[in-house]
Amino acid sequence: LGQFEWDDPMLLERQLTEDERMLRDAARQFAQDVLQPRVIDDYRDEAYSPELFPQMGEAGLLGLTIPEQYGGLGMNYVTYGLVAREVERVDSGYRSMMSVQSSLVMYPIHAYGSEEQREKYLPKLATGEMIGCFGLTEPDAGSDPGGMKTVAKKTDDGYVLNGSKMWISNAPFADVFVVWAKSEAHGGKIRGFVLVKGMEGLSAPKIGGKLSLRASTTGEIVMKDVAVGEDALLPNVEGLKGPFGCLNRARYGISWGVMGAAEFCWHGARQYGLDRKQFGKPLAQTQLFQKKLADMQTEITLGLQGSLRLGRMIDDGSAAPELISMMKRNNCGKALEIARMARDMHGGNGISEEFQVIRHMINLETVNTYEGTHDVHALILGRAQTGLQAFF
Ligand code: TGC
Ligand code: FAD
Repeated sequence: LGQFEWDDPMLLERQLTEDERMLRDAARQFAQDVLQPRVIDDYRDEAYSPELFPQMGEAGLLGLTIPEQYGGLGMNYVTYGLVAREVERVDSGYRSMMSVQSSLVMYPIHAYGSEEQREKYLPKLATGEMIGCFGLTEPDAGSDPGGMKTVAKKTDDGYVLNGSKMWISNAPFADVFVVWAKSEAHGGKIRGFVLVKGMEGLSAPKIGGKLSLRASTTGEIVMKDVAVGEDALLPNVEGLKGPFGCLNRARYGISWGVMGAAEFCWHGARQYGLDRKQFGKPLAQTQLFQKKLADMQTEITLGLQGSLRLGRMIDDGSAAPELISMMKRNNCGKALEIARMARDMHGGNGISEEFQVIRHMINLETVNTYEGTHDVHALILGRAQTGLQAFF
């Protein structure tokens, strides 16, 4: 029998290729050298940080599954997941900035866009010279995006868009807006449009007062008679499967990312328990503390292994969206529980910004909600096994 590695019990490391490990290591170095030193201030100050995009671009973190001819790295989805884990080990907000750009903006332009749209936007999004956002959610349409009110009316040479989007990551500093609207010219079907900053009638006010995901900037998108040409329409997709195709990739990345946040909390709690003595012995020498560490270790090990398997299935084309729901739901829920436990195990220090576990805990409340809430993913899985939809 082999040797037990407490921090990698299933030997995940050995299941990766050399290229996967290399990019993962580069992402870890970027996350620890560039993001970690600023995160406590960024979170406290609700920082506005567009300058991070060119830095992420330079480190190769943006659009890394996009082919090289458009500025990407042509890497697989396992690598994308490993990178998300490293960035979210520092903060879910930074991972959000990155995954919106890669999965929700570059992916749809590449998968559904015209050749002109690909060439116009993808290389600049890959370097971070342009920042993108994705507008699906509306004030009255969150879990039920099919209920959206944003409309696109046909004009002689294009469309006019009206409506508003809510809770949009990156929107206040975005140059490129991938927006979903019901198009009258297409029988009311949902279509994607690429809008750009500066268009008349387009604005993106910041949402203030967020107590979670404070290192990521979130806004609205307001569209008042925004006139665009035919070239703004994403020509190659129609219906909700357009935005959901993007969400599949982002949700998968989140399943890895939250495990990075959970690992940070687990390792922090373990070290704290080894260092701090109460009742004459280290906290880590108590049964309750060890039980909690064992639970964290088990859930993280299983979650990471599940995400790796899912990544391999995405890469070989065999993953179904329902499996992505399973891993997004499971890993977010488990990461949130782990972060709450780690907060508790740090005692009073657990509420201090210095120890960072409470920041992860509060961030994970958002991650458990966005990209489909924990309960909505349960309903997707319930429908898949009973054939009965319980949404309405
Ligand atoms: P339903 O009838 O189930 O499906 C409508 C059409 O869509 C297709 N479809 C999918 N296609 C690909 N992948 C998927 N995962 C798909 N899910 C559905 C489906 O085949 C059908 O196609 P067609 O051709 O037959 O029309 O639709 P429904 O309206 O009943 O949907 C219900 C539900 C709950 C599944 C869905 O609406 C849902 O997932 N709601 C959650 C909404 C959500 O996830 N919003 C995310 C907004 S973006 C975001 O949060 C970004 S945060 C980013 C960050 O900062 O990281
Ligand atoms: P609701 O849909 O109103 O849900 C409220 C509660 O009701 C939840 O607990 C939910 O599980 C439950 N519920 C809903 N329907 C049912 C049902 N049928 N049965 C049982 N329970 C149900 N969206 C974007 O488009 N782009 C972005 O970039 C983006 N970034 C975000 C960033 C942040 C910080 C946040 C907080 C959100 C972001 N979102 C974004 C929006 C996010 O996807 C939505 O908040 C999420 O989909 C939930 O929608 P909602 O907030 O309207 O909640």
